[in-house]
Amino acid sequence: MSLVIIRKTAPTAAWQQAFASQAPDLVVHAWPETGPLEEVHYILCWAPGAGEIARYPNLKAVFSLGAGVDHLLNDNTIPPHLPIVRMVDKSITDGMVQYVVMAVTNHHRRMNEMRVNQTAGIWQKLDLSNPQIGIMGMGGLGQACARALSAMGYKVRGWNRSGRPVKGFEIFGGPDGLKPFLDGTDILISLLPHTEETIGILDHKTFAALPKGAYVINAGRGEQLVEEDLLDALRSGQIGGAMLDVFRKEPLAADHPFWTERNVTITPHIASWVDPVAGTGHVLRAIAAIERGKTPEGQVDRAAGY
Ligand code: NDP
Ligand code: OXD
Repeated sequence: MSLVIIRKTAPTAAWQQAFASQAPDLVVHAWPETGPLEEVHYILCWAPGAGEIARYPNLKAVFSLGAGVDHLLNDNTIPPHLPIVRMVDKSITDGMVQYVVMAVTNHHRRMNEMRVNQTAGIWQKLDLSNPQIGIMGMGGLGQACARALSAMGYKVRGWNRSGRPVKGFEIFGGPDGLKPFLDGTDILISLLPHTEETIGILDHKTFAALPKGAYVINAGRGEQLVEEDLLDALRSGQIGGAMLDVFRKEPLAADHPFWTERNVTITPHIASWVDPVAGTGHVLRAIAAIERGKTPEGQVDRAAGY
């Protein structure tokens, strides 16, 4: 049995080292080296490319190097019953909480305007009244961000697909819950996965349902945002500003209007990432579960798309 790590645009050394120290008996290859394809039972990957996974005849599971699995689900050559497992780890959650708290406090405490005032030598106390925060996607990451923001005194509500309650928060569920959820949300945060249903969800209709001047944070996936609609909403003042970590096309094109748009802050898909040592622990626990015939933590519901 062997495991292949496929990570085409970044080094794999830290992952190889983590497997060597935590599972010295496991044979691990770093793509493009694979060893005999029929001996590969597990793949750990990010964007392996269409058709790659289908080349391995004896796979028991495919692991994503990140929490998102859209880079795998968009490949319809992956056998339909092969388990796909997303990365679940405290390092990803901590990073996302830090990012979201930074984005919220930077906007709420009006740091950009404070900086402009400082440059002009102006001492002015700006209105800092407490905003209503709305989190789209109350899964592992959304709930952790909700708890952190709530502990800081923010009012937080959430939107999910099922309407499943989340202790301590007002939850709005499904398409019918969207409008009431948006109504009165001053800071809208997307931590949604990329699915057929979430494509284009941040569009002109969503922006129009928010209070004028609302702020948008997108750390879910780029395809959720209709970029032209955001630009229109920013220019009309319906949306007051945005912090964006994910984009339809990454890296963002050098001539993309977001680079120079007033009140837009761009980060290059760095909201959070997994620590290789901890991530290897998750993969090894999942392999042990699969070998015992159990469902591993993070197994994706392929029909739902996340
Ligand atoms: P989870 O699977 O734990 O949670 C997903 C949440 O989204 C659930 O609450 C789910 O609802 C909700 N959801 C899914 N589809 C819909 C829909 N159509 N309408 C309303 N709600 C919906 O995922 P994670 O929290 O672990 O991760 C979320 C996403 O964050 C990832 O898929 C990835 O895209 C992104 N991400 C971005 C990173 C970055 O660096 N920018 C880093 C890591 C992740 P329900 O509870 O009802 O099932
Ligand atoms: C992830 C990501 O899905 O980095 O983990 O976006």
